[in-house]
Amino acid sequence: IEQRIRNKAFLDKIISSEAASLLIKDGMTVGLSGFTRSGDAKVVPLALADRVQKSGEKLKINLFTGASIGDEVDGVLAEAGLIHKRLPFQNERKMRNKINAGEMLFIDQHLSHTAEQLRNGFLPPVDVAILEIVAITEDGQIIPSTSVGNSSIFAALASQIILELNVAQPLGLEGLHDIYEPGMRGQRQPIALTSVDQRIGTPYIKIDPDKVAAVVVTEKSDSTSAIKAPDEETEVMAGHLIEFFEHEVKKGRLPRSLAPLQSGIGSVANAVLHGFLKSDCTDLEVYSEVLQDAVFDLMDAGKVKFASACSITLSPERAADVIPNIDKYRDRILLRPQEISNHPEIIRRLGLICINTAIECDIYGNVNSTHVMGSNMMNGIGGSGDFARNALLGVFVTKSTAKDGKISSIVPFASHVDHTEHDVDLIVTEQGLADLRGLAPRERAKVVINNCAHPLYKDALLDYYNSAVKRGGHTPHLLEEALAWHAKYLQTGSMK
Ligand code: 0RQ
Repeated sequence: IEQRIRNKAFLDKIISSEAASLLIKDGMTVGLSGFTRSGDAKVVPLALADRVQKSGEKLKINLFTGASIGDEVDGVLAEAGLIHKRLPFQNERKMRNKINAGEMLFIDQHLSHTAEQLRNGFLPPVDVAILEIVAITEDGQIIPSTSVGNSSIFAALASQIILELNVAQPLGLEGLHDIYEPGMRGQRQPIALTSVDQRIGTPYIKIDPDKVAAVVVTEKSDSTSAIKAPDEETEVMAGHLIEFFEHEVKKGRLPRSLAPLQSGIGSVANAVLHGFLKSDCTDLEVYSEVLQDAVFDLMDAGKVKFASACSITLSPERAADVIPNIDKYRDRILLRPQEISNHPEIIRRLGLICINTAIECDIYGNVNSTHVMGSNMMNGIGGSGDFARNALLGVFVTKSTAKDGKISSIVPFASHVDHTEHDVDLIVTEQGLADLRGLAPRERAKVVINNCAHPLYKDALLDYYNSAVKRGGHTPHLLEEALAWHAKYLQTGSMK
């Protein structure tokens, strides 16, 4: 413990998770560390749920995080009915069901926005921040673990801080972080980050030691991610994208090292990134929010030379290998606050290739990444909007059908729009790739249908488009039929 708590004053603050949970009262807003299941505060929220369930006490909190946290914590808190409002992202079945049943509120927010909204008082103030750390320095600063997420802004603004010192997270994580606070509008300078591997901040989060109300020692590991391995279809999608990049290199529009890559979460995004293993691309750089398995595979294969993100989220097998041996990657990784990993200024300056996932795309290029059948929340927009709008190339990937072909992921009209046609440069399915750059809506529709739609649905989409064109318009539609495919699925269980 002395190795990890280097400022002796903090030793007196060590208490149990149960005792720390008593600091959380009804109506409070709680900010938890954690981004895509990694580096999340784990034991105090679970102790809170346990306490409330046993005592029958009436308690509801607002829960703010970086992004998703471990299934266990979000699932337990949701099931116990402890959450009034959650933001900015979640990825848990029980919580999703509560949100869709209207039993808890959820704000689906661009992940770079939360810090700015808190700083400006647009959201309720954070009463308690619960932050996972690996160490406290001699001068009382904290070292985060496998993610930074929103921890630095929570620490700066919260009235009280509870630290979860996780001894299962290796001390080797120290030195991987780069914490930069842009400050308040009016006093801000340009963010001086001009290359992926550049440090602009401190390796620790600065805190006011007087705000630390408790230190809880834990050894609970991160939940690992449940990424499905690449399958035949995702490999084909990766192939389309690699072929496109090779063409761009040949045309002289991109160098062989391409441009820094961002990739969203999920099995499809991970599999597509995996596809670079088979490409001729070298000296790749990653400027993303999450580092999934594929990035470490690409580093091991010598394809990726540097990766910057705000969290590391791995499968159980990869986590067991990478996290204890994190020293091996020390010179090739940086973890930043999500406000910086997802900052529009930097995304545009570095000129990123951003690969994110769609639930459905419409024929004109609008993308729905969040809502099934227009109404039911899946996970959230996450960082996909931060990246897509400001990207050099905004790429969206999805299989052309879902639910055994009963749903077409290419539809006449997106049932919810997260990414407008203006933010979408490429759509990729296992059927092919639609390059929408420089195309007007009437050109786009034909390319999306012909290149990306599944043969089961292609003719029906062309019929829709041709009938709409007869009616006219810049972006032709038959409004009375635009959502008929979704309505049919809801009525019959199939869009066919
Ligand atoms: O359902 O879980 O019941 O089998 O969606 O789909 O094909 O396994 O793909 O794991 O990559 O997830 C968009 C949801 C894709 C995810 C989404 C159903 C499908 C399946 C999962 P089952 P797959 P993935 C980074 C940036 C958020 C935005 C983002 C996501 C389940 O990647 O949430 O990128 N992205 N954020 O059956 C109905 C359709 C469907 C559909 C797929 N058209 N209609 N259901 N599914 N298409 C993240 C952060 O910022 C933290």
